[in-house]
Amino acid sequence: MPAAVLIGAQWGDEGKGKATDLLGSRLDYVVKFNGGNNAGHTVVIGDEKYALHLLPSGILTPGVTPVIANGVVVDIEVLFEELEGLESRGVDVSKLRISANAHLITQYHRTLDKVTERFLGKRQIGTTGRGIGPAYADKINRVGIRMQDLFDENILRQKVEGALDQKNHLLVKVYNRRAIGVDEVVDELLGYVERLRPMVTDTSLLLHQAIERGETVLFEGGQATMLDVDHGTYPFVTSSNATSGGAITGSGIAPNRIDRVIAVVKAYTTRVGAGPFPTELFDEWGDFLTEQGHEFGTTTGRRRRTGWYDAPIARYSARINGVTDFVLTKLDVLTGIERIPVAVAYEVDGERVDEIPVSQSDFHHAKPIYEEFPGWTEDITGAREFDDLPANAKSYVRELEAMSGSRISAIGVGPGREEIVTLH
Ligand code: 2SA
Ligand code: GDP
Ligand code: MG
Repeated sequence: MPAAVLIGAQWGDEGKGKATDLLGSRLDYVVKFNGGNNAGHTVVIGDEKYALHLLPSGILTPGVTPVIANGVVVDIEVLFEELEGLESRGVDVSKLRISANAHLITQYHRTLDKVTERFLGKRQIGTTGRGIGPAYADKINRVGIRMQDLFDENILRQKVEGALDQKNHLLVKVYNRRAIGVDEVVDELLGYVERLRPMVTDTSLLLHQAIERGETVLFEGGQATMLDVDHGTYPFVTSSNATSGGAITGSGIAPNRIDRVIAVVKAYTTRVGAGPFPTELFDEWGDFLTEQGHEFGTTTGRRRRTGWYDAPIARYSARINGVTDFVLTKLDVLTGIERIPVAVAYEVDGERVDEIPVSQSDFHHAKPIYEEFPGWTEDITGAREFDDLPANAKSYVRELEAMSGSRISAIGVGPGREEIVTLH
């Protein structure tokens, strides 16, 4: 497996951190290619629990070189907080490499994210408030600050001036906030330069050379397919490409170098923030899934919305991402449910629809058509082989596999690193 992409198939929090980490012992590089510190990966190793936001989860595996590639937006303050937190727990972070082309999140992006959301009122996206959208907007508007700009003070100052011109107008005139000074931003950024210097490099070249040498590289997606800015439930999405295509543009590695696309999919569905969610539950089963699955945001602590498994979403993900393998997580959370509903299609304006409707308004009022599968009551957290699972759990997995468009190669049966069933 020289190069693989790992992405989320639903609305995030499928357990990508754990799946990445599982592949970790066979990996040389783990690359984050999109998003920033809006991500939240929880990795449990023995009694230790790590919550990662900006850093790729491969940082926890000794021997792996973690890479923050060009498609990521980096809040440097958060970067050093996270690095110091890991170092104080004995994790070696010295191998981290960051793309010279990655864009920065600065204080004005964080401020704009929060005031824009407040301004939107009922039309809020429910962002994480980390400045992600405004930083990507600057990138596309060509007024972003890149890692490489930090190493030339004159250029940095010019760019910050250019960016603040527009922002201060908006902040003062529209949002009634104070103007942000060029010096305060530049001085803060310059304070990090010497520590960053050894980390910042041409990561596209670094990864290309690694692949040429036959080393293994895993591209780890933040957020997920349905939050992708092009293919997700726009405008209720994040501002980057969280699908497998994002791994290409977000790292500078060509598509024909990728051998596998692994999608992590939960045995039910969750979503944080606003936007359509056809299988969402508002009854005691919704509470059951939230509580059994500990469905609270890793970054913001927000309660996640919960619902049943949605097969059209899995099929859509298989298609958009070119999924070769699914990792089905959190099967253990369904233990104890007598009959488990799964959405197999939708009803839109009285018609049966098997695919995700291209019209956002149709998707907003799509009603799931459910099929029910018999559940199990046995504790499955100790299962390590497929045959260790109760017959009904096995058939639930096989049914999902048949309707989801690709094979299921592993099944999560608990939060721990080792709580996984690998299918051969
Ligand atoms: P943003 O901040 O601009 O990226 O928000 C836009 C939408 O994207 C959603 N989003 C997420 N959804 C699930 N998990 C995410 N990461 C954290 C986690 C979230 C947390 O792992 O739990 O802790 O709240 C994540 N990041 C962004 C977001 O909810 C908006 O709907
Ligand atoms: P990510 O954003 O996809 O990396 O996922 P998060 O870390 O935000 O959320 C997934 C949560 O589920 C984490 O708390 C994991 O420890 C936990 N988890 C992962 N796999 C399993 C599993 O198979 N069973 C259970 N019960 N929990 C899991
Ligand atoms: Mg998460």
